[in-house]
Amino acid sequence: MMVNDRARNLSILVLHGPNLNLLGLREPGIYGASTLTQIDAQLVELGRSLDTHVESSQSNHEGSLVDAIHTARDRHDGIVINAGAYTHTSIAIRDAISAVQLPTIEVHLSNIYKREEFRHHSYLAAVVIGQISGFGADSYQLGLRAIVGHLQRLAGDEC
Ligand code: CA2
Repeated sequence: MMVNDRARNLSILVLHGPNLNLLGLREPGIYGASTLTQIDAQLVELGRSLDTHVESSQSNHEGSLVDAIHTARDRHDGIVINAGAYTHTSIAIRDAISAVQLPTIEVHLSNIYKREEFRHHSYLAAVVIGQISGFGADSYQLGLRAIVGHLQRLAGDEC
């Protein structure tokens, strides 16, 4: 029997890296006034309107982020990640994204290309579908829309 899986709801993991737990509590001039809890709640709500389950997780530890990416392989259809400063340093996170082969969108609150030069290079950029940078908390919403659109197009192409 052919199983038509097209109607199955998507599931997306949103991963936040180091220091993003401080959002809204410090440096609102750079990173905005929204807290991580508010951003995550807005993503769940947007997910509902897109028939998509959204789960979020934050860690200040590189290895925990790698573990979360590995675990996502069997649980989610795609990843939206703001790896924070690890964006610019972590070959381990890049390798994890590349290894699990889950479509991934990289997001940043700030426009990393308008900031210090050390933020201009992303180790993740070459292994993600695309990057959204500079729209504050909206970067996450744009990232969620982008990954859902990408996965829906993939599912459409498969039939
Ligand atoms: O713009 C972004 O989203 C970043 O990923 C944020 C990282 C930074 O290292 C990247 O270059 C760009 C830093 C996150 C720090 O978050 C804070 C939040 C509130 C107060 C202090 C830090």
